[in-house]
Amino acid sequence: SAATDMRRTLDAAAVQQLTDRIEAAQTGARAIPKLTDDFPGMTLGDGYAVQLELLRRWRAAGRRQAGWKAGLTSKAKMVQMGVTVPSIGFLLADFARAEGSTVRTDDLVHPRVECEVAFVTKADLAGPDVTRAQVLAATDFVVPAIEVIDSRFSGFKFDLPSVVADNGSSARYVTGGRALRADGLELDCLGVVLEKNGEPVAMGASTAVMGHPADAVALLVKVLHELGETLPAGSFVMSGGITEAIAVKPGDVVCARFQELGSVAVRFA
Ligand code: OOG
Ligand code: MG
Repeated sequence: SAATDMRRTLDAAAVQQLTDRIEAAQTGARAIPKLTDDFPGMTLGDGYAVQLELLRRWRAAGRRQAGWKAGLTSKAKMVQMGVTVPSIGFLLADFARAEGSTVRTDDLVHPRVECEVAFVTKADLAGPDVTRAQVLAATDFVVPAIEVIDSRFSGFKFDLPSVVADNGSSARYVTGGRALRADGLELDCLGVVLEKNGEPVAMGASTAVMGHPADAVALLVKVLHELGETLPAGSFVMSGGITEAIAVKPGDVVCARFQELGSVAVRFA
Protein backbone atom coordinates (compact mmCIF):
# COMPACT_ATOMS: atom_id res chain seq x y z
CA SER A 1 0.00 0.00 0.00
CA ALA A 2 1.01 3.65 -0.21
CA ALA A 3 1.87 3.63 3.51
CA THR A 4 4.39 0.80 3.10
CA ASP A 5 6.11 1.63 -0.21
CA MET A 6 9.70 2.07 0.96
CA ARG A 7 11.42 2.71 -2.38
CA ARG A 8 14.26 5.18 -1.88
CA THR A 9 15.97 7.69 -4.15
CA LEU A 10 18.29 9.71 -1.86
CA ASP A 11 21.94 8.76 -1.42
CA ALA A 12 23.53 8.52 2.01
CA ALA A 13 24.96 12.06 1.84
CA ALA A 14 21.54 13.53 1.08
CA VAL A 15 19.98 11.61 3.98
CA GLN A 16 22.64 13.05 6.29
CA GLN A 17 22.11 16.57 4.95
CA LEU A 18 18.33 16.38 5.42
CA THR A 19 18.71 14.85 8.88
CA ASP A 20 20.98 17.78 9.79
CA ARG A 21 18.24 20.19 8.67
CA ILE A 22 15.48 18.43 10.60
CA GLU A 23 17.60 18.03 13.72
CA ALA A 24 18.52 21.74 13.69
CA ALA A 25 14.90 22.80 13.16
CA GLN A 26 13.66 20.55 15.99
CA THR A 27 16.40 21.52 18.42
CA GLY A 28 16.20 25.23 17.62
CA ALA A 29 12.38 25.32 17.24
CA ARG A 30 12.79 27.07 13.90
CA ALA A 31 10.49 26.67 10.91
CA ILE A 32 12.12 25.51 7.66
CA PRO A 33 10.77 25.01 4.13
CA LYS A 34 9.44 21.55 3.44
CA LEU A 35 12.20 19.21 2.27
CA THR A 36 10.60 18.48 -1.10
CA ASP A 37 11.19 22.10 -2.15
CA ASP A 38 14.87 21.18 -2.60
CA PHE A 39 14.41 17.44 -3.18
CA PRO A 40 11.24 17.15 -5.28
CA GLY A 41 11.83 13.49 -6.04
CA MET A 42 11.87 12.54 -2.38
CA THR A 43 9.77 9.45 -1.57
CA LEU A 44 8.07 8.11 1.54
CA GLY A 45 10.98 5.68 1.91
CA ASP A 46 13.41 8.62 1.83
CA GLY A 47 11.36 10.31 4.56
CA TYR A 48 11.68 7.23 6.76
CA ALA A 49 15.43 7.04 6.05
CA VAL A 50 15.78 10.55 7.50
CA GLN A 51 13.48 9.76 10.45
CA LEU A 52 15.43 6.60 11.33
CA GLU A 53 18.74 8.46 11.06
CA LEU A 54 17.40 11.07 13.50
CA LEU A 55 16.34 8.26 15.86
CA ARG A 56 19.77 6.63 15.54
CA ARG A 57 21.53 9.90 16.40
CA TRP A 58 19.37 10.63 19.42
CA ARG A 59 19.65 7.12 20.82
CA ALA A 60 23.41 7.33 20.35
CA ALA A 61 23.24 10.56 22.39
CA GLY A 62 21.65 8.59 25.25
CA ARG A 63 17.98 9.43 24.74
CA ARG A 64 15.56 6.55 25.40
CA GLN A 65 12.79 5.47 23.05
CA ALA A 66 9.35 4.98 24.68
CA GLY A 67 7.62 3.68 21.58
CA TRP A 68 5.99 4.82 18.36
CA LYS A 69 3.02 6.77 17.07
CA ALA A 70 0.72 6.37 14.13
CA GLY A 71 -0.45 9.60 12.50
CA LEU A 72 -2.82 10.78 9.82
CA THR A 73 -5.01 7.80 10.67
CA SER A 74 -8.34 9.65 10.76
CA LYS A 75 -10.26 11.42 8.00
CA ALA A 76 -10.30 14.61 10.08
CA LYS A 77 -6.50 14.67 10.25
CA MET A 78 -6.07 13.75 6.58
CA VAL A 79 -8.45 16.50 5.48
CA GLN A 80 -6.79 19.06 7.77
CA MET A 81 -3.28 18.27 6.53
CA GLY A 82 -4.05 17.40 2.90
CA VAL A 83 -2.23 14.07 3.20
CA THR A 84 -4.12 10.82 2.54
CA VAL A 85 -1.56 8.25 3.67
CA PRO A 86 -0.99 7.31 7.34
CA SER A 87 2.54 7.52 8.72
CA ILE A 88 4.47 6.58 11.83
CA GLY A 89 6.98 8.35 14.04
CA PHE A 90 9.09 7.49 17.05
CA LEU A 91 8.44 8.67 20.61
CA LEU A 92 11.28 9.37 23.01
CA ALA A 93 10.75 9.11 26.76
CA ASP A 94 11.80 12.75 27.13
CA PHE A 95 8.85 13.89 24.94
CA ALA A 96 6.52 12.94 27.84
CA ARG A 97 5.00 15.59 30.10
CA ALA A 98 2.95 15.00 33.25
CA GLU A 99 -0.82 15.28 33.34
CA GLY A 100 -1.80 18.65 34.76
CA SER A 101 1.63 20.12 34.13
CA THR A 102 2.54 23.25 32.21
CA VAL A 103 4.10 22.66 28.81
CA ARG A 104 6.47 25.35 27.57
CA THR A 105 5.95 26.66 24.07
CA ASP A 106 9.13 28.71 23.72
CA ASP A 107 10.94 25.58 22.52
CA LEU A 108 8.20 24.75 19.99
CA VAL A 109 7.36 26.35 16.62
CA HIS A 110 3.55 26.33 16.41
CA PRO A 111 2.14 23.60 18.65
CA ARG A 112 -1.23 21.90 18.19
CA VAL A 113 -2.99 19.33 20.36
CA GLU A 114 -4.67 16.06 19.43
CA CYS A 115 -6.71 13.56 21.47
CA GLU A 116 -5.66 9.96 21.03
CA VAL A 117 -6.09 6.47 22.42
CA ALA A 118 -2.68 5.15 23.48
CA PHE A 119 -1.69 1.51 23.91
CA VAL A 120 0.96 -0.11 26.10
CA THR A 121 1.99 -3.54 24.89
CA LYS A 122 2.92 -6.67 26.84
CA ALA A 123 4.06 -8.89 23.96
CA ASP A 124 6.17 -8.35 20.85
CA LEU A 125 4.31 -7.51 17.65
CA ALA A 126 6.00 -8.04 14.29
CA GLY A 127 5.35 -8.78 10.66
CA PRO A 128 3.29 -7.58 7.71
CA ASP A 129 -0.08 -9.08 8.63
CA VAL A 130 -0.74 -8.42 12.31
CA THR A 131 -4.49 -8.39 12.98
CA ARG A 132 -6.69 -6.28 15.25
CA ALA A 133 -7.16 -9.34 17.49
CA GLN A 134 -3.41 -9.87 17.75
CA VAL A 135 -2.90 -6.22 18.69
CA LEU A 136 -5.58 -6.48 21.37
CA ALA A 137 -4.11 -9.74 22.72
CA ALA A 138 -0.70 -8.05 22.94
CA THR A 139 -2.13 -4.96 24.68
CA ASP A 140 -1.42 -4.59 28.38
CA PHE A 141 -3.68 -1.55 28.77
CA VAL A 142 -4.98 1.49 26.95
CA VAL A 143 -4.76 5.03 28.26
CA PRO A 144 -6.06 8.39 27.00
CA ALA A 145 -3.51 10.84 25.71
CA ILE A 146 -3.02 14.34 24.40
CA GLU A 147 -0.34 14.57 21.75
CA VAL A 148 1.31 17.95 21.23
CA ILE A 149 2.43 18.02 17.62
CA ASP A 150 4.68 20.68 16.15
CA SER A 151 5.53 20.63 12.48
CA ARG A 152 8.94 22.09 11.80
CA PHE A 153 7.69 23.26 8.38
CA SER A 154 6.62 26.84 7.70
CA GLY A 155 2.91 27.40 8.04
CA PHE A 156 2.43 23.79 9.29
CA LYS A 157 2.32 22.89 5.57
CA PHE A 158 3.99 19.75 4.28
CA ASP A 159 3.68 16.64 2.15
CA LEU A 160 4.04 12.99 3.11
CA PRO A 161 7.84 12.58 2.60
CA SER A 162 8.56 15.82 4.46
CA VAL A 163 6.34 15.10 7.47
CA VAL A 164 7.72 11.57 7.78
CA ALA A 165 11.28 12.96 7.78
CA ASP A 166 10.15 15.41 10.51
CA ASN A 167 9.16 12.40 12.64
CA GLY A 168 5.44 12.94 12.07
CA SER A 169 5.58 16.35 13.78
CA SER A 170 6.17 14.58 17.12
CA ALA A 171 6.96 16.93 19.99
CA ARG A 172 5.35 16.14 23.37
CA TYR A 173 2.74 13.80 24.77
CA VAL A 174 0.71 13.62 27.97
CA THR A 175 -1.15 10.59 29.29
CA GLY A 176 -3.75 10.68 32.02
CA GLY A 177 -7.21 9.50 32.90
CA ARG A 178 -7.56 5.79 33.58
CA ALA A 179 -5.36 2.99 32.28
CA LEU A 180 -7.76 0.16 31.44
CA ARG A 181 -7.62 -3.34 30.00
CA ALA A 182 -8.80 -3.30 26.39
CA ASP A 183 -11.06 -6.35 26.71
CA GLY A 184 -13.63 -4.57 28.84
CA LEU A 185 -14.00 -1.68 26.40
CA GLU A 186 -15.67 -1.06 23.08
CA LEU A 187 -12.49 0.57 21.84
CA ASP A 188 -14.03 1.41 18.50
CA CYS A 189 -16.78 3.68 19.82
CA LEU A 190 -15.34 5.80 22.59
CA GLY A 191 -16.49 9.38 22.44
CA VAL A 192 -14.09 12.22 23.14
CA VAL A 193 -14.53 15.96 23.66
CA LEU A 194 -11.53 18.25 23.34
CA GLU A 195 -11.90 21.43 25.37
CA LYS A 196 -9.75 24.56 25.19
CA ASN A 197 -10.16 27.13 27.95
CA GLY A 198 -13.37 25.41 29.03
CA GLU A 199 -15.02 25.44 25.59
CA PRO A 200 -15.50 22.35 23.41
CA VAL A 201 -13.37 22.88 20.29
CA ALA A 202 -13.45 19.41 18.71
CA MET A 203 -15.26 16.16 19.33
CA GLY A 204 -15.38 12.72 17.84
CA ALA A 205 -15.30 9.00 18.50
CA SER A 206 -12.49 6.49 18.32
CA THR A 207 -14.02 4.74 15.31
CA ALA A 208 -12.64 7.71 13.34
CA VAL A 209 -9.19 6.12 13.65
CA MET A 210 -9.28 3.54 10.85
CA GLY A 211 -12.52 2.08 12.18
CA HIS A 212 -10.73 0.88 15.34
CA PRO A 213 -7.58 2.32 16.97
CA ALA A 214 -6.06 -1.17 17.19
CA ASP A 215 -6.08 -1.25 13.39
CA ALA A 216 -3.81 1.81 13.44
CA VAL A 217 -1.42 -0.13 15.69
CA ALA A 218 -1.55 -3.06 13.24
CA LEU A 219 -0.70 -0.66 10.40
CA LEU A 220 2.16 0.77 12.47
CA VAL A 221 3.58 -2.75 12.94
CA LYS A 222 3.31 -3.31 9.17
CA VAL A 223 5.21 -0.08 8.45
CA LEU A 224 7.83 -1.09 11.03
CA HIS A 225 8.14 -4.45 9.29
CA GLU A 226 8.82 -2.72 5.97
CA LEU A 227 11.55 -0.72 7.77
CA GLY A 228 13.09 -3.88 9.23
CA GLU A 229 11.84 -3.14 12.74
CA THR A 230 9.43 -4.72 15.22
CA LEU A 231 7.33 -3.42 18.12
CA PRO A 232 8.80 -4.83 21.34
CA ALA A 233 6.74 -5.67 24.44
CA GLY A 234 6.47 -2.68 26.74
CA SER A 235 6.07 -0.17 23.92
CA PHE A 236 3.96 2.96 24.29
CA VAL A 237 2.00 3.52 21.08
CA MET A 238 -0.28 6.39 20.11
CA SER A 239 -2.87 5.47 17.50
CA GLY A 240 -3.50 8.90 15.94
CA GLY A 241 -5.63 11.98 16.42
CA ILE A 242 -9.37 11.29 16.46
CA THR A 243 -10.33 14.85 15.52
CA GLU A 244 -8.48 17.61 13.70
CA ALA A 245 -5.59 19.13 15.69
CA ILE A 246 -6.18 22.39 17.59
CA ALA A 247 -3.59 25.20 17.79
CA VAL A 248 -2.49 26.29 21.28
CA LYS A 249 -0.67 29.32 22.66
CA PRO A 250 0.71 30.37 26.05
CA GLY A 251 -2.06 30.62 28.64
CA ASP A 252 -4.29 27.98 27.05
CA VAL A 253 -5.62 25.08 29.11
CA VAL A 254 -6.61 21.98 27.18
CA CYS A 255 -8.61 19.01 28.44
CA ALA A 256 -9.46 15.86 26.48
CA ARG A 257 -12.47 14.13 28.07
CA PHE A 258 -12.83 10.53 26.97
CA GLN A 259 -15.78 8.22 27.47
CA GLU A 260 -14.73 5.40 29.87
CA LEU A 261 -11.05 6.43 29.93
CA GLY A 262 -11.38 9.69 31.88
CA SER A 263 -9.75 12.99 31.07
CA VAL A 264 -6.27 14.39 30.40
CA ALA A 265 -5.52 18.06 31.00
CA VAL A 266 -2.49 20.19 30.30
CA ARG A 267 -1.62 23.87 30.37
CA PHE A 268 0.63 25.86 28.03
CA ALA A 269 3.00 28.66 28.91
C1 OOG B 1 1.38 14.91 11.35
C2 OOG B 1 1.20 14.13 12.62
C3 OOG B 1 -0.16 13.52 12.68
C4 OOG B 1 -1.83 12.34 14.09
O1 OOG B 1 -2.20 11.94 15.19
O2 OOG B 1 -2.57 12.29 13.09
C5 OOG B 1 -0.49 12.93 13.99
C6 OOG B 1 0.78 16.26 11.46
O3 OOG B 1 -0.44 16.39 11.32
O4 OOG B 1 1.52 17.23 11.67
O5 OOG B 1 0.22 12.91 14.95
MG1 MG C 1 -0.89 12.37 16.73
